[in-house]
Amino acid sequence: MTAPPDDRPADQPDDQPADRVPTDLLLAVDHVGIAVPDMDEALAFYAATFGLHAVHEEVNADQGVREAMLAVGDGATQLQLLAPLSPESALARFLDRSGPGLQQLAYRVTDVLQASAVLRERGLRLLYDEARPGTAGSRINFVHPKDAGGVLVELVEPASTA
Ligand code: KFV
Repeated sequence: MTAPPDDRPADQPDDQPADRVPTDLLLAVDHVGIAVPDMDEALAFYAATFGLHAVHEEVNADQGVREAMLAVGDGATQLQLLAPLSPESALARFLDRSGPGLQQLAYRVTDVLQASAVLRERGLRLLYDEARPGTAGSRINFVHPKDAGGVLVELVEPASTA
């Protein structure tokens, strides 16, 4: 085996590029976001049709949404219903253009700033320079859907449980 270049960790195999993305960059699918025009109607539909119920609700004025998290199974992955607070919100624009439906895929990360930096380094546009407040005290950022195969990708660093 040839010696790795100086900037490569000693334990990294030499058939992998030194700048490869860490395999634990994304920890899990945290939630899937669904745009709905009317939250109360959507909550009633999901309860009556799929037996899914809200385990958390809040208003996020920064994002211009009312949201509800619905636990699926053990709740490790959740469904996030998102309704716009005003016609100017990003979510209202999505509903106007695409109608109700899948709006985003959110991955859980350990450190949203670090994950954003890794993706930015690879040429992806992150929507925010700094993390913004997300659901239940989490810190979030988004990858522009045009840089992620047409999917609005959210990065979620959960609130510290310490
Ligand atoms: N998925 C896929 N494509 C999308 C998209 C989406 N959600 N939103 C926009 N696009 C496409 C759109 O169809 C268009 O394609 C292109 O992106 C640029 O659109 O082929 P086209 O027609 O050119 P824009 O820039 O005109 O769209 P605009 O709506 O003004 O902005 C898009 C974007 C992604 C910058 C905006 O939606 C945004 O800032 N999103 C991030 C914030 C957000 O979505 N907040 C609501 C969720 S809050 C949340 O999840 C929370 C609080 N939480 O903790 O989880």
